[in-house]
Amino acid sequence: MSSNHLFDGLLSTRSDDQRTLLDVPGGRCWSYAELVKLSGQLANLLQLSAVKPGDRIAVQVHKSVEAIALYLATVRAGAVFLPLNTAYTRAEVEYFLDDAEPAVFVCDSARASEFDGIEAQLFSLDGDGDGSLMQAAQALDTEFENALRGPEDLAAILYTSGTTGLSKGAMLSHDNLLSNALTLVDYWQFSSDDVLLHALPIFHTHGLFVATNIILAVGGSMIFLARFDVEQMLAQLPRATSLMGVPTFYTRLLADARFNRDLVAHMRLFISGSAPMLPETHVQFEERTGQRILERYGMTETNMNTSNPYDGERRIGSVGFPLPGVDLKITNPQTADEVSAGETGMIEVRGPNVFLGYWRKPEKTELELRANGFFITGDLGKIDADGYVHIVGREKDLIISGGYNIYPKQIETEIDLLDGVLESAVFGVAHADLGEAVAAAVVPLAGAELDPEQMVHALEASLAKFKLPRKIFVVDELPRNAMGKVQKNSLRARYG
Ligand code: MCA
Ligand code: AMP
Repeated sequence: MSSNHLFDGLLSTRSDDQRTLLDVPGGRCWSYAELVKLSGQLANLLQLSAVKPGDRIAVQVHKSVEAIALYLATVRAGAVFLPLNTAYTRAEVEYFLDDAEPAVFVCDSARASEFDGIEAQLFSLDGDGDGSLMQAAQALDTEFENALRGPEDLAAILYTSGTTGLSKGAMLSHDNLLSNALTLVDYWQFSSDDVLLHALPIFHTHGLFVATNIILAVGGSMIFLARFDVEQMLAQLPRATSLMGVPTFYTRLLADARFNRDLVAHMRLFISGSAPMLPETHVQFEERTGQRILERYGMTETNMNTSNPYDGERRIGSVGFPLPGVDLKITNPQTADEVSAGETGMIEVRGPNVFLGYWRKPEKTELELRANGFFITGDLGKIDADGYVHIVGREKDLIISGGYNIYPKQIETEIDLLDGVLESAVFGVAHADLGEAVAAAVVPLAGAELDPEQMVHALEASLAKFKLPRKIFVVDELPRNAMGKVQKNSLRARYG
């Protein structure tokens, strides 16, 4: 009988495995056995810190081997992993801490003083593994008896703004994560020979669950880069078999002439997701390398939903087929009825991948997760005659910049608080590097003078840097329709 559903599914047979799990360029290689031991020490520390099954462990740290061990330790202790973007400001983090009430919060030691006096027990963990967390853990036993956790128990909470704009914690169960990882191992034909070049952040589904869980489940290894950097990528690609990235990874690689067919001839698989990939990027990539990127579609609330096939046509402009076990339908957003074949509507998905609901927000859960199990994604799409799913737009008011989701509402709220501002509208504009970038149209109060540069500076206190508008247009009024709703399409058309 399984005692800890996710840990057993990923790692139960690897406690003594001496093969490499993480290869850190400039650092060293870490075996499976070492990671399991490290996670045992950290799980013991969590238990000593009075962490009980179901408690949240909030983590805002740089990418490191120890951070992966902390994720595994949290799962082993039966607690709930809650990773946060390192770019979030103190004010942003405070919201998550208030909402999730974690028992433990782990942050970089350079920022620890910002969180003095918080309710949670505070530890620090730096990108090089230093900090109070590892100091406290290193003397502890490496053996740990995992907490009993079943498939439906909570393993992680990832905050997302969903379809509305208010940050909500998506509750992911042990089986949401495990079942999706196992499905993807098969679908993408991962094996223990795979070496995944890992350059994604580990505070999102893409880098933490899709990439890491797949490799753990299959017994492969990862070249573990702290962040995406073209030089490092070019240096490490010859040693890798597979890469997962956001479209920006691929456009940046293509912008370098050293990224060529010879460099990647041995590569088995390039995967892209988190944001739409432009057809021209697909075409350029294929011209340059002779290989076609496999595009897939997922969400924080659902893990991965669809994917282009491993064998068979990877159709450009499409996100492929629903994964095995995933039901996908296209509905009329007004009536919820399925649309006719080939028509565009709301993408809804159901399956073992779909989350349990939003943390402490049953009313939000009810709006987006139907009683019959279908989740309303907020993405608009259609299914073509061959069954390929195409995402054609978003109903949710979302900007995806370099794979990060940005909700205009939060930025508008902060802009509207600035001196001299009457109102604002934030929208996405096409950006060659990031796919989309944030722009804002701002109406001043009568007689007020607004300086865009000063406004951005003032916003830095409350908003993570990646959310700051790259361009602010001071306008006399916002375009509105007859209902008084701001017409972001017309702002995009005008200022895009
Ligand atoms: C950094 N900056 C950004 C972004 N990243 N601005 C807008 N959008 C961004 N994505 C800002 C920084 O604040 C900084 O500002 C400047 O740009 C350069 O920062 P730097 O750290 O050097 O940027 P970078 O290292 O070049 O990062 C760009 C990146 C990175 C490689 C595209 O953002 C990235 O790794 N993105 C992946 C995100 C991801 O994993 N998404 C998955 C979530 P300043 O110069 O003012 O200091 S979605 C998901 O998980 C779902 C389930 C799915 O389907 O996968
Ligand atoms: P998040 O809520 O951060 O997990 O972001 C999920 C959203 O990213 C989805 O709802 C889509 O809008 C978008 N997304 C993910 N993968 C793709 C893709 N391959 N093509 C287009 N959009 C995507």
